[in-house]
Amino acid sequence: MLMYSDSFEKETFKETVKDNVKALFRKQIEEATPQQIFQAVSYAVKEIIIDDWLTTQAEYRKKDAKTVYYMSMEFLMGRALGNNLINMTAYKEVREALEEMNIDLNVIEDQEPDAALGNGGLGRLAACFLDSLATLNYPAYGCGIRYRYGMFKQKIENGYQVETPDDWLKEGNPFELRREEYAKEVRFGGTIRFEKDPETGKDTFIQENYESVRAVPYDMPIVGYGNHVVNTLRIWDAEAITNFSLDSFDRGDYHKAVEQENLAKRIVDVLYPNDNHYAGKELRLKQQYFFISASLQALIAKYKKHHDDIRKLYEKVAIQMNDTHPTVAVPELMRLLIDVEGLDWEEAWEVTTKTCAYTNHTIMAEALEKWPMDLFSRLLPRIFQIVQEIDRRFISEIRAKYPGQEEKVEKMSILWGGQVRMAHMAIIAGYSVNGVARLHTEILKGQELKDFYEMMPEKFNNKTNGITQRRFLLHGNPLLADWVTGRIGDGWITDLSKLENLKVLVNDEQARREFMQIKYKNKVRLAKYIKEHNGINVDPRSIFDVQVKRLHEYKRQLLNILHIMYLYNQIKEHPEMSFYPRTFIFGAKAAAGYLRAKETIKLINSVADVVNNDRSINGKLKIVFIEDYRVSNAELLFAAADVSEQISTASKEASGTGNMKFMLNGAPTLGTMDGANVEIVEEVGAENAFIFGLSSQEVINYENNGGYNPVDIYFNDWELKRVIDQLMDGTYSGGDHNMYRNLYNSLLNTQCTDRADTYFILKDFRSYVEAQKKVEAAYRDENRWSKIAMMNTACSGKFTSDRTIEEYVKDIWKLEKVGVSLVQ
Ligand code: 26Q
Repeated sequence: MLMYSDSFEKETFKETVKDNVKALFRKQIEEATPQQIFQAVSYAVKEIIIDDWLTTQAEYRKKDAKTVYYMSMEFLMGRALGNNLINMTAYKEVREALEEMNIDLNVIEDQEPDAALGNGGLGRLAACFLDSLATLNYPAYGCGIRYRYGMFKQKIENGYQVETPDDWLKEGNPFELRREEYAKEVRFGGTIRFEKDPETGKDTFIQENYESVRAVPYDMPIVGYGNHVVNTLRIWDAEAITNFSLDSFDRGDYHKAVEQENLAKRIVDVLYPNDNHYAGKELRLKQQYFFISASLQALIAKYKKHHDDIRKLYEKVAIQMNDTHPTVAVPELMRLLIDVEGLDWEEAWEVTTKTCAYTNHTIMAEALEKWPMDLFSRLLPRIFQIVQEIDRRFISEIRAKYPGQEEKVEKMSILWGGQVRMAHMAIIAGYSVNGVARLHTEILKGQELKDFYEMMPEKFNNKTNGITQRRFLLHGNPLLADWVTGRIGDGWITDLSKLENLKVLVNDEQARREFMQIKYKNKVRLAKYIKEHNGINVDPRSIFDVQVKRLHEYKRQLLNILHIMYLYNQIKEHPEMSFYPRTFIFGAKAAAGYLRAKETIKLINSVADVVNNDRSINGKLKIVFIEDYRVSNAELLFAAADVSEQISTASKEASGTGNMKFMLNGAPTLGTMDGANVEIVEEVGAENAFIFGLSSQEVINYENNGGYNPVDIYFNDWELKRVIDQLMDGTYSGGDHNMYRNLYNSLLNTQCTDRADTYFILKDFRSYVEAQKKVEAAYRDENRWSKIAMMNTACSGKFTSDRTIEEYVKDIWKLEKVGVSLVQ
């Protein structure tokens, strides 16, 4: 048997890889392609994982441990091979084993497609949480959808984003296991007939003329770091209910049979590529109900195998809803408890409200899920009845608590104006409601969810996000990881607060030199990637200023590129002016239908074309757009960044998690007082960050009282005016005066949007320019900069997802740690 860590057997491993190449591809290892070797290595690794997976699950069963089910439409896992090896503590040994066969592990890792089953922050958070849960010995399942196509692949053609399908499963997924025996049926549509049971006198509800789909789970192992725990990510595939093919075939109705198969499959076809934007598409609601119904059926079946009182489900199960997307879990759990398990309403409600908890990730109106009632009731007739009853009972609670205040009903009910307000349902049924950074939670309590907070303050709590250092330092930045371990030991891998031991080294010149040497090497690594992918030469001695995240107006990539246009004007106008060379790096996907976001990508690429090819500026400025920004290339970018751009309009970014990944890798934040930036500054000290712009309160005041007119700023700041005019004068569009009209209008024209410059770009522009000047001045002072960079790493301990998960466990889930010992 293959074992790992202390008992990893190199020779056995090598043999297994060779055998796998033969068995899978009928080849000798010397003839195999890198992709084939990737497959062979991954199967060898999976074989090692399987034993711990079995043992872990047996241990959970034996301890009868409480389990959290993390329900999420998105799990942005990235690549599995490198991460699994890291967590098995076998990375270096496997690298050596492969070296002995003349195989480069890096090349093999690059063969694996990212599992991009998510858009951005929310999906990656779910992936970090799974890593931490396994590492901290907590029983947990991630439940989601096995999208046939994940987040689209981005190509840049002529400066424009072009989307192509992400066929991530085309070579097969070596780490997944199909679990046929746990398949479940999920029903849509039809009508509900009501009957009284003649024996019990109980109401029963019978769904008729429905369509059903078979949900088949695929399990992926989630390996904990060095503790032999293996948890499960369970993602559901959709199939037509079988027996169809034979029946229909017999009747000669082959086409109908295939059609039915295709209709079923469509549910899991593709991830909706909207980040922070609600699209009321029927298929999306189908996806939500599909994976929730299947997951809840599976969880109840598992519970009932060893427990006979379903009324005590909450003692063994916690369900966390990652935003409102899985909120249909509330009425579906009620349905299963009442219609299938035979509980009465009050009993079912008690179980549901002691089991479900809700995390809010946004306050932006356009992201709130509100389903049209007619669509909702047609697709989910029984679920809709239950929602109506939840709403009816809640409204009478409001009226009892606030007599005569009918406006409270309008503000808080679930059903209003022909819509189902999912957030309201999540708050009403959830026993916990949390925001994802302190500022965000305070805004929820004081503004967006004020009425709910006043009515049920005990539900509200904050859980500041975190990230896993195993992927974003140990795997992504091996040079720095080794250096940190050499200096303070390897305790930081599972206890990131240990990084504070680096603080004393900030005054050690030698330590600082080493730290900056590593940053330099990582910049060289990134420069090579840029040369290969973009054909652009960038100087690793220039300041690497990085903004990578989804493209969204509130994240203000437009502010960044307008500032670059301003700098370029400055350099052209004052060639003698001293200017420290900069490389501005962007990476961002725009939702396919988001016009202004796509225009911004085109603008960035066009400015890049002009600036990068202007020899008169002596390479002082370079602009790089990283194509297809995703988890795997993100690791390179964080490791190489000097400056972390976190410049959202204050109050709009719930938390941000990229900010934490940069900080961990020694890049200070250039940002607004928004989301978790506030807490980052608190940890690292204001002198080690570059903060600018309106505060969240100022933004909220302007929004509520008006009083902001960008046109005044435009006419009073001629340098800014010139930059904005350059959007229209053809400078960056080969003479086309319409190319950036939407962007121009969004900044100045009140006729096109309800208000101009909704995101306060003009208002914050000068303050951003000043902050950027401070960055340059600080960077020129090598001593000062190295201290700033090191302090960022040293103070990033709070932002591990291990800390976040411990808080969820203590305040919300109440889980116990379960140890797994080595089997021999
Ligand atoms: C909703 C309905 C229909 C289609 C799509 C959606 C949808 C999909 C994705 C709505 C929102 C999202 C994603 C939201 C998201 O990523 N939010 C981010 O969550 C992070 C983790 O908490 C925070 O750090 C970010 O601040 C927040 O923007």
